Parts: sequence; C-alpha cells; structure tokens
Amino acid sequence: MLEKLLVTGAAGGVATQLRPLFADFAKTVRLSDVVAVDDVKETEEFFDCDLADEKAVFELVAGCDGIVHLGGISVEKPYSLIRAANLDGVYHLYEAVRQNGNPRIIFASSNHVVGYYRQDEHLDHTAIPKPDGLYGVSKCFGEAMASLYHDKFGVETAIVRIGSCFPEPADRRMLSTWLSAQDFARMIKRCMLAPRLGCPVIYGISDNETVWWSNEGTRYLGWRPQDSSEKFRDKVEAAAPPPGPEEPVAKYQGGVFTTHPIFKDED
Ligand code: NAI
Ligand code: 15L
Repeated sequence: MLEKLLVTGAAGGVATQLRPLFADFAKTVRLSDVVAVDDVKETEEFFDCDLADEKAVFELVAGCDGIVHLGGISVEKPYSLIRAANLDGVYHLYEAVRQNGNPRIIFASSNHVVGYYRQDEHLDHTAIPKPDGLYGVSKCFGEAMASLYHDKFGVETAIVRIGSCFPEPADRRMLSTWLSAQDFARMIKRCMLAPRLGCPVIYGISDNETVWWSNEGTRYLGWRPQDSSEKFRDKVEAAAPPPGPEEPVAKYQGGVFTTHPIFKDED
C-alpha cells in the first residue's frame, strides 16, 4: 500500500472512474486539478494546482510516493493551451519528482502519439511516433521527458498510450481501443509495486478481440487485462452503420483526430 498517491487531472473523466478503485491502494490519495472536485472522500485531499505553475507543482509533489499523471489538455486544442499544460506542466512535474525522491509515475500518454498509423498496421512498444495533431505531439514530448529523466536520474515511469478509457466504447473504432477503468487500475497497481518498472511503453487497452497493439514487450510487469469490449459489440454495431474503409475513423488508428486542423487561439 502506498502512503500518498498523487492523481493529477482529478476532476476529469478517467480520474473519476479510477478514484473508487484506489481506496485499498493508498492511505491517502492527493487529488489535484484546476477544476474543483466536489465529492472529496475521507481518505482523499484536494489541491487546487495549475500544472503551469512550477512552484505549485513542486509543493504538490512533495510527500507523495506515487503519481498518476492524468492532468492536462486531453484533446486537440490551440498550441498555447497545450504548451502550458502538457509541455510546461510535464517539465514542472519531472523537475519536482527529481527533487522529491523520485516517486514512480504513471504517465497518461495517448494513442494519438501513433494516430497516423493505419488500422491494418500492428504496433508494439518500438513503434516510431506518428502523431496526428499537436495534442499527440505534446504526448511525444511527455514520453521523451519520461525517457530522459529515467536515463539521467533513475525516475521510473510507465508510459501508457491509452486507447479509449470510458465506461463503454462509443463507436466501432473504440471496440479496438477500449480500456476499462478496472484494467487501468490493475495496471497502475502492478506498475507501482513491481520490483523493477523501468520506463516501458504500455498500450492501454483491455483484452479486446480486434487490436492493433501488442504488449508482449512488457509482460515482465505481470499485467494482464481482464475485460473486453466484446460485450458492447452488438450495441455499438446497432447504433450506426459501418463507416467506409477510407473514412479516417476506419482508416487511421487515431480516427477523427487525423481530420482536425491546427486550431488557433482565435478559433
Ligand atoms: P479530461 O480532459 O477529462 O481530464 C483532464 C483534466 O486535466 C481536467 O479535469 C482538466 O481540468 C485538467 N487540466 C487541464 N489543464 C490543466 C492545468 N493546466 N493544470 C491542472 N489541471 C489541468 O481527460 P481524461 O479523459 O480524464 O484523460 C485523462 C488523461 O488521459 C489526459 O492526460 C489524456 O490526455 C489522457 N488520455 C485519455 C484518454 C481517454 O480515453 N480518456 C485516451 C488517451 C489519453
Ligand atoms: C485521447 O487521447 C483523448 O484524451 C480521449 O478523449 C479520446 O479521444 C481518446 O484519445 C480516443 O482516441 O478515443
């Protein structure tokens, strides 16, 4: 059991699914976000912290023995927003970690790091990034920071290229990319407690039938997903006709993210 687990991005969708699953894993869960969390439990504490504020992030990280870093911009947005949260924010986090005893980090990377691969291409942890937007590029930056701080300072990070972590898959693409919160929580616990973590790239998917990503390279961690999107297949397929094979949502791993323009502040 951890003493104090930090969860950034605590007001967001993924953290909201994960929080109940950490009750038996850490004595205290420190939640942080720029948006208030209104149902803070007895074993939780809330820090209002902008990841763009270096001093605040330093204070946030102090005293924590594990970090699940979910905070930041989670979709395609103008560069100024992405830079503050996903570039500056990640730099502040790693600097704070380095100066606070190197707690392990679970870094919420994204499938949009490899979004321009086609869905008929099979990837493993060695895949060269092909991001599908500035958001994906920012996650490449985060992955590179994890690698740098591991090699230079021994900070251990699980780089998790999350597919789609929602209560249910919303469309046919997500039948391949879906990650249940339960599988994600089991992965996080494994990574925090494994004798050796290192700095692996893990694809965040459940045990789905149709997948594009292999986690053979990280079997040493002992994480095996137990859920599958298959139980949602009939519902998803009944909801909409299949897209044509050349439509981005059916062609590229990143789906519609490949269609976004470069958004500007004034948009
Ligand atoms: P979300 O957008 O619901 O939550 C992100 C949280 O970060 C928000 O509550 C937001 O207020 C906070 N945040 C944004 N900028 C901030 C800043 N400057 N300082 C402090 N907090 C800030 O995203 P979601 O879906 O919960 O995703 C969590 C993480 O997982 C994100 O990093 C996202 O990129 C990543 N991810 C999520 C996937 C999914 O399927 N939900 C798939 C791939 C990656
Ligand atoms: C992501 O990276 C996003 O944060 C999430 O909102 C979904 O769009 C997910 O990828 C996805 O590709 O389904």
